[in-house]
Amino acid sequence: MVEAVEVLASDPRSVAMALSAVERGGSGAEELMAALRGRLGRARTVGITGAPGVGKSTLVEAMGAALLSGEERVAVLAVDPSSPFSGGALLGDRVRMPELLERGGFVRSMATRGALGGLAVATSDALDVLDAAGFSWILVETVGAGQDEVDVAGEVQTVVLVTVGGLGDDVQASKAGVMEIAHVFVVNKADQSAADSQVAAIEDALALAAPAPWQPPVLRTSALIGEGLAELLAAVKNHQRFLDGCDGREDARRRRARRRVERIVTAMVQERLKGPLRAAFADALEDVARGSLDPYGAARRVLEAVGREGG
Ligand SMILES: Nc1nc2c(ncn2[C@@H]2O[C@H](COP(=O)(O)OP(=O)(O)OP(=O)(O)O)[C@@H](O)[C@H]2O)c(=O)[nH]1
Ligand SMILES: [Mg+2]
Repeated sequence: MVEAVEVLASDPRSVAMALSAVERGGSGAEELMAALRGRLGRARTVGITGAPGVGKSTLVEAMGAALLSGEERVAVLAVDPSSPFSGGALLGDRVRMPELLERGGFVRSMATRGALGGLAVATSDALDVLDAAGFSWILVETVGAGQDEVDVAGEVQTVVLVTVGGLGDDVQASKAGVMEIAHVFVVNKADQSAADSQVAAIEDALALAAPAPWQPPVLRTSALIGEGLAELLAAVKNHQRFLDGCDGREDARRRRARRRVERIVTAMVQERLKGPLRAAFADALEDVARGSLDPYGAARRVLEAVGREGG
């Protein structure tokens, strides 16, 4: 086990293999997580999320390259809830980041292949793999919208929400869930769109939120020409410093542990109901449908069966 972790730290191919194991899920992922336990917690993790095409990849590559010019090791993980493919042509095209690769960054795209608990669990496991492999910064690009995106974004320490001006209110609304968890707001493509009104709209929305110790900055960038990138990087580092103080990092660690275990418990129960306990579950449902058992009683009976069946 110890050797496995040391190999992970020194060999990019073993990192790639470990990420594939995590993506597949199952016993391979479980064994890996058990081996990494106690060797984690050094990496700084940043999520870059937003609607398709707003410039996430361009920003991630530029941020990654800037971080690499220091003494840091940088990994980029592109997570795509909408795609059943992984590491293949589709995602490969989306995350080609030549400059980052040239400078020694690690880039990998990932989708879930039916891993237990779905993409959020797989992403969390992948973050642990990259953390154990010694990357000091892990940038996670999430594409798509909806609950998956919010779940995945919630796995990182610092969430950057990227928007562009002029897309209208529907975009804002669809991002409501992410807006609540974002720590830094970016209005990209400021060179070609109405950034000012978008900045104002976000600031208005933020003004309605309850006062919190961290005040999310709203920045404008033109990722293509590198404008505003220094400010974005400074804002991310600032949020990381904020976490370092005031027990923020410890809190985030606890919250992540809770969400992660809750997800796995839920997924494990569901797996058993579809597998070994299928018949017992069907019986309980039938009893409720016939009126011979109430739904709470049925749920208790099912949970007891899960307990007896164990892991
Ligand atoms: N004008 C302008 N174009 C930009 C800017 N940032 C990115 N783009 C362009 O916008 C397009 C999409 O950029 P990406 O970085 O691929 O966007 P993305 O959000 O990663 O896209 P998906 O991963 O497909 O959701 C590309 O053609 C970029 O060159 C910017 O600041 N200004
Ligand atoms: Mg992209």
